[in-house]
Amino acid sequence: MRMINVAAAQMGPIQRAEGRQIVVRRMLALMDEAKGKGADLIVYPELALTTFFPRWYMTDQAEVDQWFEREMPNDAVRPLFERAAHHGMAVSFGYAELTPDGHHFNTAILTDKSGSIVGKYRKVHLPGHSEFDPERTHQHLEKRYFEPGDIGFPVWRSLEGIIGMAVCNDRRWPETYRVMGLQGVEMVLIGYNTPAINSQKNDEGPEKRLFHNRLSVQAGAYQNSCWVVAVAKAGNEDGFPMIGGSIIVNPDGEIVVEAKSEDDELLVHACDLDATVFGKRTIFDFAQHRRIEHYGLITSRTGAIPPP
Ligand code: ING
Repeated sequence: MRMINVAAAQMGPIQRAEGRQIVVRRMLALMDEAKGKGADLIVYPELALTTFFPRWYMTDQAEVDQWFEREMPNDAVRPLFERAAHHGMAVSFGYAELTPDGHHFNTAILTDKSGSIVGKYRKVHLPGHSEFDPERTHQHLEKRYFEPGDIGFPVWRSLEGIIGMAVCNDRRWPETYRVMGLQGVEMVLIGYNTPAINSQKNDEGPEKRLFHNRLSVQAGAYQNSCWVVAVAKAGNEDGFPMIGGSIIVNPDGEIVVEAKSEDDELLVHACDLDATVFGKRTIFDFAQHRRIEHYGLITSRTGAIPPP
């Protein structure tokens, strides 16, 4: 058995006025709780250090860039890295990345148990829009503030297994899991910030959002025979409700633990990476069962037929 004791560290709301120091203190409390429960790895949400700022329309780039981290680690988050190393715990969290040459990404990192960054992922599927729409009850401006990820869907050998990452909207796309599945991924870490209501479909409420969250993550786990750890930033941020529903899903697609609240809440589960092997050797023996001669449309640009 190759066990990873995983802590999914769901976080409650972060208000626009709350600084990173307050947030890091909450993250440290979750990390100490995780240590007390024997965790080897703690997973925090997407954009874990700040409020979900892409809901706000900003025109001044300096104001936008205040939400971004220019280096990682940095003074604000260094206590996280130091505490993790002290606990001998690997860490994954999402943040807004501003690169030295001026590129903006919705990024997630993975460290080893000594606090060194071993993996970085940049969100590929950016939902929402780039322009303000007065018709919408609330905005979702990720296309305005981020560039699509430029490093694909890598996986890393770490924690005695093969670990991958994705961010939020990525979890709704089967391609996300499959590209990692084809690299043998055994555990996928995904943070998310998901509005409880659909700004484009007002009758779609939190129950539907929670259903789609479970559906997407369970399918990705089962269809690639891997563990998936999906962690929410939840609750009401400045009047905008977001779903909780953090889950850990096993390689059979079963939810083994699920958050009950919309606050800071730690889920811990002992994940056996060897539980991924049966599925990879039988149903999803990619080498034996894939028929790539029929898959061309998946990577073709022209193939996507627009809706009526
Ligand atoms: N948030 C949402 C998500 O994919 C969304 C956006 C919600 C898209 C519901 C479609 C339906 O969970 C982020 N940050 O991607």
